[in-house]
Amino acid sequence: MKTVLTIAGSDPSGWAGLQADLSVFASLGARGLSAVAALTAQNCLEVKATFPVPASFVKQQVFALLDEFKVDAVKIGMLGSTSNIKAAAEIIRSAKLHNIVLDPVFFSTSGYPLMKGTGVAAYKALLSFITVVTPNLAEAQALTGLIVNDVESMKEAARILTGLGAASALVKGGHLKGEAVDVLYDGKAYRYLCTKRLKGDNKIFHGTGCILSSALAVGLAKGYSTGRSAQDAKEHLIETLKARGGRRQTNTSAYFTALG
Ligand code: PXL
Repeated sequence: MKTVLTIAGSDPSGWAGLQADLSVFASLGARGLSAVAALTAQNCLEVKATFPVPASFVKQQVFALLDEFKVDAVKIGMLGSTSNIKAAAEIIRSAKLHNIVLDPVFFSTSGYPLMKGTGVAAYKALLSFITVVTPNLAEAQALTGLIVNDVESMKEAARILTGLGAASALVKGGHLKGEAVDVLYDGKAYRYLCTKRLKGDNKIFHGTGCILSSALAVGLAKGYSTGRSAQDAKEHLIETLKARGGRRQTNTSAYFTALG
């Protein structure tokens, strides 16, 4: 069985954060480990407060796990502070970890800030350790300084993110107007990952970024390519959202497509 570590924030509601990550790992047949980088007080509708864990204690949690386990992939989610972003880079470098998925979390779906400070410079420095970075439009915009609101600007953002050192970038288009397209770039070629949109109460989409990045990490842990892992992760996300009550459309499977 492969082992996947999440370094992320706690979401007591269970649908986002490390609780969601661990349930993804379990349902995809991986052993899940977790290190808590931040606490939050929230429900599915609203974040009330956040409390970053001190960087030294984040490191202590991870190094205790690494004393016992061989880790096949890592998912990094909400870190909550610039010092925790720096700690993540130190951990990866010193433990020589690989297959790292970074979901750069700045805000909750409801718009509540989940980072103390901007974190942008520290995230940029972390990118050279990252296998796949998975920003949504707002996060891609924060990291690149571009206005990211269509497929062309998503492509440009993905190019900048790989230029900063990430092996691949998956820029997620869930917040695009019209069809949702995710852009995957590996420094050489662009691929466009599509699905039909699911409809449903806003609440069911809480934690979608966490689910996608965790499932992607499991794919990498199993030795699959980034493209295959991204496609499988999106399929898994769709199944999870349907189970939460997302309304089915005729064909909701994930597929790579060519764009004009
Ligand atoms: O989906 C971003 C996210 C990540 N991590 C935690 C969260 C959220 C959104 O609310 O609570 C802990």
